[in-house]
Amino acid sequence: MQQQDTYDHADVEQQWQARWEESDVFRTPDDATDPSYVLGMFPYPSGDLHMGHVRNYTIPDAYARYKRMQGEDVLHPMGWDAFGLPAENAAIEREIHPREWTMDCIDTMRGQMKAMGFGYDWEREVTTCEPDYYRWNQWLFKRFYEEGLAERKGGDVNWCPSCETVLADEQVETDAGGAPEDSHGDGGAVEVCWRCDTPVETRTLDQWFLKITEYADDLLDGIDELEQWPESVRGMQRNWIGRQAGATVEFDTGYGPVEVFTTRLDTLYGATFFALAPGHEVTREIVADDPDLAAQVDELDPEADTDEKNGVFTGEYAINPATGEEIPIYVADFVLADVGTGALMGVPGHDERDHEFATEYDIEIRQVVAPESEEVDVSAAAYTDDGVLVDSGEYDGVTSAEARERLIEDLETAAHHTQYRLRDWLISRQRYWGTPIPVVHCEDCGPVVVPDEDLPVELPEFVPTPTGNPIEEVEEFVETECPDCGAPAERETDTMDTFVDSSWYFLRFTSPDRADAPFDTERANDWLPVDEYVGGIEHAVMHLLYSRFVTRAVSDMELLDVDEPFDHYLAQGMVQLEGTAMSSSKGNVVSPVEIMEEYGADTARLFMMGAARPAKDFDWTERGVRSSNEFIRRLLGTVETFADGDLSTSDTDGRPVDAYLAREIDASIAEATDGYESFRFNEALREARGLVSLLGQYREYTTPDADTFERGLRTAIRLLAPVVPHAAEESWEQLGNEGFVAEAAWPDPDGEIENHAAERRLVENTREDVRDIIDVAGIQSAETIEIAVAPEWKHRALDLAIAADDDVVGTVMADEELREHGEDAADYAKDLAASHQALSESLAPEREYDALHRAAWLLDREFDAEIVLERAGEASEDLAGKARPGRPAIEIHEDE
Ligand code: ANZ
Ligand code: ZN
Repeated sequence: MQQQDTYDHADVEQQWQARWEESDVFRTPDDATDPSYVLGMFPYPSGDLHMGHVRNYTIPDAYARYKRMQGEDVLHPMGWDAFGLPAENAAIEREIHPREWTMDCIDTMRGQMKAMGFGYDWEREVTTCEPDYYRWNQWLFKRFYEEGLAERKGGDVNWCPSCETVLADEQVETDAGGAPEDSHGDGGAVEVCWRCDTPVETRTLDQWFLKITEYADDLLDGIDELEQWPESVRGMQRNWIGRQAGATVEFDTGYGPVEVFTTRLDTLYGATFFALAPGHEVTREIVADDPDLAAQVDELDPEADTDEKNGVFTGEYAINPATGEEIPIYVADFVLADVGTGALMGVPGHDERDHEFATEYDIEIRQVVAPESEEVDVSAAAYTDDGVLVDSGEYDGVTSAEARERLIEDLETAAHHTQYRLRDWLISRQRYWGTPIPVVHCEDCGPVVVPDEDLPVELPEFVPTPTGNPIEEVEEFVETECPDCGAPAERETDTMDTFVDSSWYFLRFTSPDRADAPFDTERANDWLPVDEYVGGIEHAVMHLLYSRFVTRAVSDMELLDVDEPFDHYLAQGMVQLEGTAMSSSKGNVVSPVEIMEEYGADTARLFMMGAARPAKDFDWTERGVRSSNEFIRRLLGTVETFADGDLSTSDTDGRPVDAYLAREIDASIAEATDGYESFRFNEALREARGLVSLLGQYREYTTPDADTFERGLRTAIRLLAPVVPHAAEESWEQLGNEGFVAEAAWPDPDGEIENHAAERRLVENTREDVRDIIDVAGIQSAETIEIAVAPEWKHRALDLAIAADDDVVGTVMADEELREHGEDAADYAKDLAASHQALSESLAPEREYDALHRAAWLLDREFDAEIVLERAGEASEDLAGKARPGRPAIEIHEDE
């Protein structure tokens, strides 16, 4: 079609982007009456948008546009998670400032986002590497410090030798996949840096922590309320927090009593050895006078990436408080210093790790718990389930659960204890491109926080160093005075983990210009929680947990009334190429920029949103892209023809075909609205595209009624507008509408839309049946298609059958009116009984008739035959007798 050639996507898209900007279409008012906060996780400015970004941001953009058309006030902002190591490394490589590199990337990505047609309120843009943002990181750090939620402490920390910085536990992965499954850290997997996959080392350093563990219970219990989060993410967070109920109990040793943590106090009688972490205080005492032993302990490597469990016998013994027996004390690498108390009682009969260790070191394996019925042999493998106690003195015959409680009561040194896998959040980083931690170290006063009036502590100049933290090289920065006593002092040179920046940016968006506070409490209370949050599953633990923690903490500081930041979280699926996720390392990327140039943003958006539900992975295909593009061209072509008056229409409203169209328009609105509402965009789009193709069939079949055709077009355009915004604006304007479709009202159905699904099913089934008959009977050319709907009494029988409990035939035949139909009724009742479970309600007979009457043109169009539609009374007895509710009887008369 020649009209298609007039669609120049670049021209159309740029024009509308400019017009949106000129008219501030996406500006969000501060005072919202009907607030809706839609947010895609802000990106790290890495250079070019990749397909993952495009999907990540198209989803919320479409949803935000839909909500805006629904009349809600929508906050849909964008910003930049702009600090971080890649910028620093890129800057060193190019001998420029990380800021320069970052700002260049931001400019590029902002431009590409605009070209994608994302409707952001750019007035609210935040950039975390700007002092007017990061000063609030420093301010918040101080509030955390004042509340006792920020702390400097020493200890073993994860060190990435390649990134030359420490890492939080959440940023150490057991493989390339995700956060570690098991913080006990054995299992043979290598622990690697989340950013660069380099194996991490352990260093003992003084570092700053935010005390997320104080919120462990709140964060865990809060997960129950997050009903609109994916179950998998809720599970990952629960697992990461890892609350375990158990007990502590003391064992006497030559070095005084030593406490252990156990989840299985019921196995106490089976504790045949005692084990200490290499770093345990008592280990240090034991090895103090024994250099040989000290050397052996030094050999133990808790980070060893092997499955083996290694230990050293200390020559010392502990007293099992239940049996009074002496049991050997080992120092073992599988005992972790920061889990429980750093010491454990070894129960080889009932714990797998202990079993392995005991087998290796020839330690007694004793069964003290037995399953109710079968026999087990604990010398072969540990029996790890609960059961009934045996060989446990006075507790013999007691269940595990009860024994745990009674032992806590009976033993003086035993107590309930809950432990967590979650550790405090280590936020110090030994790198340049981050927020300076606002602290000064004074020899007399210790660490002193910088007074509020001296914030921000701005980053000093950038002195690239081949290794180490560049900030340490800047004397003017490091050398300062103690804010408390005025003595010469040194400024902290560590910067903050960039996850601090992203843990509250969604609050800043509500009042990005506040110069005296990180965010305006009232505004944040109005807008939060974020209604729809969309972003990658890789943040399921890190970013989402930190954000939940910070939100709860600032809420407890009375800066906010909201506990949970994100109401609904959607993790978008991956964009794949031939079944593999696109990634530059695999070299299978399709560049969004090239797609935009060749086909336009609307095509990319339509293909992506139509391909699958947002949480599902889908394959990028050239064919899919082309068909989306062709659809847009066809739509624009139709609109143009209609607008130019080149499409002949009439004023014949009132024909069944017009009524059919009217009803389908309403049905499409209902279905598509449902789709948008529940994030099934692909289904919404299928409706909208179906409507456009129906309009095409309509105009092919007959001279369309002008009003109906126009309403159909106007509806389809609006249903498509959230996803193909530029083509929708173009069409909207061509149809003579004033104003932007982005600001137009979402369409409402004209008539009642109840039962439209049943009507569609009826029509579809009928068409299917006609096809089958023609096929089976080998009919060459049908002259008339006679269709009879079922009589009233069959509908009545069906209703009774659906309501019947058991005796369908009895229930149906108990009805006086139905008995009048004698054998027919009895036969039909038997049929109904046979398919009792599968029966579903049907439309009333008159509605069936009306629906088929309106849809008759589709049959005519398809089979080119005269359609004779009859009520039960009008048809021959024979034909009417075959009709059933939802399944009219059909007879086809062939052309002689
Ligand atoms: C005795 C016992 C008997 C345990 C038994 C378990 C089963 P899980 O196993 O993941 O539930 N534990 C305690 N402190 C530890 C540390 N510092 N490093 C490594 N392991 C430690 O975690 C709870 C169990 O981990 C605890 O319960 C303890 O072994 C071990 F049939 O105590 B149990
Ligand atoms: Zn690293």
